Amino acid sequence: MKLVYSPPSPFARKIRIVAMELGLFDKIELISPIKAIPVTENDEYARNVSPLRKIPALILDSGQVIVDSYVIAEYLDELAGGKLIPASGPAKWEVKTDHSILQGMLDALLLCRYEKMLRPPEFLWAGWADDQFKRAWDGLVRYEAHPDVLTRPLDIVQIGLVCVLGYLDFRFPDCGWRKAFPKLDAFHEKMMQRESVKTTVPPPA
Ligand SMILES: N[C@@H](CCC(=O)N[C@@H](CS)C(=O)NCC(=O)O)C(=O)O
Repeated sequence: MKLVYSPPSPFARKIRIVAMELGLFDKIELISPIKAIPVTENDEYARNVSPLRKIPALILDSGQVIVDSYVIAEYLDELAGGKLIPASGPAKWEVKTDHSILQGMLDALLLCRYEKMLRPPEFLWAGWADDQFKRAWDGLVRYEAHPDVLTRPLDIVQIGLVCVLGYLDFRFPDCGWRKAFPKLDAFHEKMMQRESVKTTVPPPA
């Protein structure tokens, strides 16, 4: 299978970590055929992979395409026998809900980034970007208040969370999350001891 990715993408980082933790990484070829960024034409990608023009995407050997890191993570987990997402019951829905929230936190941070990087200055709307950032920040408040999530055996929630924290370091280095959230800081330190997490840190901008 092929993973369409880019090194700075936090969503693609999540999939690389998942694949490494599940022992599937050597079955995946990494490719980065497009520059995934809004207001950039990628017609071939839109036609052949996803009309949303987002990465990551997983292209199976059969040619089937799986999009959205949330779905790709579930696909890989199923392939590996279900190690990162509980199979059923309340734990399954709790983990899936947290995974969704973490997706939304990354989406919100990416919107902030695009707002600052891409929008013409005359159209900037600081209140809108601040509101998006606050959604991600409030997500951190949620996980700081639930240390059980941070200490249980590795699952997709912890992987999603480490990708959010890594993206904050990468694109919002002055936001002060470590000082505001000491439990998340300790969690991040612990996660950084994993090869999968350490080797996928986004490269310096
Ligand atoms: N929900 C998607 C979000 C993926 C996403 O936003 N990826 C960014 C890169 S980090 C992207 O492709 N942006 C291009 C664009 O929005 O045009 C997922 O989880 O895979």
